[in-house]
Amino acid sequence: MTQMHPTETAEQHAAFNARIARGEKIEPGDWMPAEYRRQLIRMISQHAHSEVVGMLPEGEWITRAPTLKRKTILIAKVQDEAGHGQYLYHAAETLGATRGEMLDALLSGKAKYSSIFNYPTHTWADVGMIGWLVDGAAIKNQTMLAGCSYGPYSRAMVRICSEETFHHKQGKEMIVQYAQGTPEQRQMAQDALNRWWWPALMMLGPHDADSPNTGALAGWGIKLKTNDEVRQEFINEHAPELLEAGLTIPDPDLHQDESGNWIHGPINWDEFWAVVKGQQGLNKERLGARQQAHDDGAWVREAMQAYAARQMGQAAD
Ligand code: BYC
Repeated sequence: MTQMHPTETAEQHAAFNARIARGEKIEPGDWMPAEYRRQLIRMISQHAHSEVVGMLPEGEWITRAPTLKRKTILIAKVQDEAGHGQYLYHAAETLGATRGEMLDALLSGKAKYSSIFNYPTHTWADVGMIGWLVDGAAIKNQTMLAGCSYGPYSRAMVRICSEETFHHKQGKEMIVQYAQGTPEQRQMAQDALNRWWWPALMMLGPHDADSPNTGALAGWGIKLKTNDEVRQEFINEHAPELLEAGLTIPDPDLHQDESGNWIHGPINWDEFWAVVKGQQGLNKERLGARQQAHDDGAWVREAMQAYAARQMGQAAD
């Protein structure tokens, strides 16, 4: 049973649900329940914030990349994340959210962004591990969202996933190379895996029993899989590949069951919530960096507004 706004009727909901059941895409001008709109704005804007904040942990390494090849790949990757933020802010704008409101919500700490970006990057191997695991987890989630019922979000996901696939491949290629390299390189890759394995599992959201939004989102065809289903897909793909690379997954309970699924040990959800709430990790630093970028960009916004006003004046003349 989905939430109904006082101005909405059961007939409107029934017609909307029938469109979802037929697999139709909902487009910006179409009638939609207020709660569908609210949920999408919440999720898409948080996703946009994650892409933009997600530039910070890797961006720190652009000046320290070990070779020109790795540096150009990393610059392209970080630039892609900025583009993903743009597509997603635009998708949220089609639902009536303004850029100003969304940025205020991020900078004031009201809006969430992915927990994963509150973890620090200690060595260059963290950049590779983010590509392999974080982008790998993101692709699993976003391939599912590419099939979601809201047209602009679904189309943004198709483009984003193709770029994320490149991010994933470069991360894997880098870590596999280090895992076969010198003892120091192998250790660096292993330490990075020890740091990023559990946060990557947490990034896909709380267990289904503790996920208050999944019911409504699944009912409206926004989430086509639950958090635990996506997490299982991620582990099933990545666990064998990490083991094949010669790395040790930091979970003594990890095992494959009779159906072939890789089963993980208990996840530390206290850590997850502490990181989400900014009580642990780099939330203060990440928001500080975004605030600084916002302040530094004030002159660009002012110049664009002045230019737009002049164009409008010329058009009126
Ligand atoms: N971190 O009911 P639930 C990338 C919150 S970036 C923080 O399961 P839902 C990349 C959740 O918001 C890719 N908070 O929520 C970029 C909710 O709180 P609210 C990022 C989290 O929405 C740069 C509460 O927990 N991807 O790839 O059904 C460099 C209960 O959860 C997290 C997206 O954003 C978390 N990890 O499912 C490299 C994908 N997880 O809002 C790479 C879009 C949960 O009710 N988002 N929460 O106060 C989604 O698919 C879904 O929102 C989630 C959560 C699966 C994340």
